[in-house]
Amino acid sequence: MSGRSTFYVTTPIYYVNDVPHIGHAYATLACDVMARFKRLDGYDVHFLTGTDEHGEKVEKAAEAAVLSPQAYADKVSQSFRDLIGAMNYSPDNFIRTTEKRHQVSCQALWGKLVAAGDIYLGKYAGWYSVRDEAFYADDETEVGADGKRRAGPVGNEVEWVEEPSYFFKLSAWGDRLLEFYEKNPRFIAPDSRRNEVISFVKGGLQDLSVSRTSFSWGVPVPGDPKHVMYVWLDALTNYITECGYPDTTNPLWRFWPADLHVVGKDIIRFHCVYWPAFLMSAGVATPKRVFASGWWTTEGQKISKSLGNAIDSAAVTAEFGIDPVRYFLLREVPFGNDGDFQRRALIGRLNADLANAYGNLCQRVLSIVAKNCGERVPAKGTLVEADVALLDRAKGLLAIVRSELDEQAFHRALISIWEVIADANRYVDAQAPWALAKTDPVRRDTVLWVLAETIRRVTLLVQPFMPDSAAKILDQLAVPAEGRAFASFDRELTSGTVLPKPQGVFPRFVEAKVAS
Ligand code: ME8
Repeated sequence: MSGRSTFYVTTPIYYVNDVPHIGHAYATLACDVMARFKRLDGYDVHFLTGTDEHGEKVEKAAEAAVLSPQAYADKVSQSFRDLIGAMNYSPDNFIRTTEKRHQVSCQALWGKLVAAGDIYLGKYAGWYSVRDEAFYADDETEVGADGKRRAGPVGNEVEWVEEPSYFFKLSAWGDRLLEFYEKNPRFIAPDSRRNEVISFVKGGLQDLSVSRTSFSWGVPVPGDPKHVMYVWLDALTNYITECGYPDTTNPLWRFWPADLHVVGKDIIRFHCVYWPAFLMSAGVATPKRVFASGWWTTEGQKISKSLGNAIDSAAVTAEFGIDPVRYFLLREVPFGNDGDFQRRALIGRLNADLANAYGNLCQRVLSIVAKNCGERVPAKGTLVEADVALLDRAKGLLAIVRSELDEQAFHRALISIWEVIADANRYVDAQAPWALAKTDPVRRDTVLWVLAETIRRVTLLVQPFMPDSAAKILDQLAVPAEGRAFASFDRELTSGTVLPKPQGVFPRFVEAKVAS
């Protein structure tokens, strides 16, 4: 074992009832950036994503597709796995809840809940939404103008369910949960979600139905196989299955408790109320943090299968490139807020921030270096105040980005990096290295060295966000592979190092004219 600090980050596991869209791509992207950043920062990282394959919703979707649930799950799960390449994610594993090891883990957890006296057999009579795979109290539902009952005014339809069911004594966990939130102020983020969860728990908790008998596509309840476990108990357990649960001697157990579960805002109750209660009951450590991301609409509309407006990440990255899409998603909207995916806004950012600001800086500097400095890292002469000011800003970025990412403030991390890019562009204009070529070549070289060194630092920090583009720029600066982790952040460029030929990395996007 490495002795390094561990960092375990997880995405929601995606239901296989639907093919992936940009909304799904988003949570995994946030986790990918966290995982890449922490790896570069020296952590022993484990990054998990996967698919949630049991439950009534999936069973019904399989029926509609005239496939067995397993064949259906195999097919759709693959489309989520394909996102890994389409978005350049770097997960350490992809879990499926239909794996045998997961069944073992769920049944072991169930046994602990039983042993703790927190499970009893009863009968569920109440509302259930198959789309949400969630139970609702009477006062959480309302009947719309169309006569259909929904979970809230814009929620999904609910149906009346009456069946024998095992219950988890959630009602007994309210005070312990409130104490847990109090002692762990970082557990739920952003703050608005924390308040939402606390007021839900303060409102009083009811016991939770944790098994179903009206269908069979799930993990059998130990000792009573007419029941399958409630899909959320099954799904949440994936996070510990991965670490080997119940075998805590598994080497991956070192990653538990998770440092960060990224989830959508719609599933915060499951992760921040049910999950810690299950774990505390079973005597398993609770995760350190749950961050709820907002939802994307597209051109102002809800993303929905029926509207046919789901943005397919493969199509969008094929047109704009993977890195620009990754940048846009994390820069456009503060993580935690809702966002609207607009083509115009994407093109705007791509041209302004990537092509004009960052791309142009690299291109200008590297092409002057190639022409004037014998295709080598220029000589660093005596530094003047303006040089030190720019270099200091670039040096300060690592601490800033680190602390922004510890809060999942991706957009603020990017804003800070781009401020230094803007400073560097102003410095190029002010120092005008092209004009120094004749008057003061020594000063010119120093200016170019300062710029190349600033680009190196900025680009090391761009790596988690835009891995391929950053790699190309670092190649052009001849930064060796072992010089790309943050341990080498202060290892300055060595004058005289031979540089490869510069190439543009962020082309401008020009919208093709539609023939009228
Ligand atoms: O909820 N914008 O799965 P799921 C942003 N299996 N995020 C979106 C989105 C959008 N338009 N649409 C969906 C489940 N999401 C469970 C999770 S975890 C133990 C089990 C997000 O496939 C949504 O908020 O319905 C959720 O976090 C994730 O996609 C998976 O949704």
